[in-house]
Amino acid sequence: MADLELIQFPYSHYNEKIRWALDYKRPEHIRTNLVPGPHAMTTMRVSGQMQVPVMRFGSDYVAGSATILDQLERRYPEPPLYPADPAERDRAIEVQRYFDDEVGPMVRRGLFAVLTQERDYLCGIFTADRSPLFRSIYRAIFPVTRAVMKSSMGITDRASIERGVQGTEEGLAFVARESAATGYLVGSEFGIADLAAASLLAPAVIPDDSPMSLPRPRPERIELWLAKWADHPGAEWVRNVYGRHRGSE
Ligand SMILES: N[C@@H](CCC(=O)N[C@@H](CS)C(=O)NCC(=O)O)C(=O)O
Repeated sequence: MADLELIQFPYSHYNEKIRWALDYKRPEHIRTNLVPGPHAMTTMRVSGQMQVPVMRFGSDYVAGSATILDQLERRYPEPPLYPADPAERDRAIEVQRYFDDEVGPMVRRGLFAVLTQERDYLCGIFTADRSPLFRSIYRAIFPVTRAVMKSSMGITDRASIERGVQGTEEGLAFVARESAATGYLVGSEFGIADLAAASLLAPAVIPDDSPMSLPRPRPERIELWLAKWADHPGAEWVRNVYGRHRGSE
């Protein structure tokens, strides 16, 4: 059994943070894909909570993307993601926390308010690596999964969706503003703050180098969601950081 295993959703920006760190540091590992809904049986069993990413280090399961990244940084320090300077390191962790707690949920809400209206498309990408039988059962029970997803993402009414759009705009404005001096969010080198911000904004941008790219042809609603941000300077920053630092999966 591999020592390191990422238990993930392929289409999740919190999971993208960990994939990026693994592709950057390149420790040997395996990735296990779960499907939203049935995933909870696995995550509850191994970690006592519902969410992914979960990372197995040997026989220990760790949940929460920031905690997992911290463990990866300790175990695989090269190349570093934390700045060497203590003040920059504190600031980078603070920026990560802002994106984890405030921007990430709003970006997800904005995208999924649209995606959950596209049953065939969404079921298709969630179950792309499953059998035809699994896919048809998943599609049949999707209304139940959709209700749980919408409730857990806070998609309740027009005002809640508007807050998702506003939070996305704030995140993009933050990276455009904070990267103006050096191209990076903290100091003058790529690090954890950039990785977290770019991963969590990726669902608004879908950069070419993202393993989460939404397959084409895309429903019109999704194209409209992406078109809303395409010319934003923050989206340009996300595309740049992906192009320069993401590497391949
Ligand atoms: N703060 C958590 C957020 C993780 C999270 O929201 N994961 C979502 C996928 S994007 C999830 O697992 N949702 C399924 C559920 O809540 O049951 C982290 O940083 O890892």
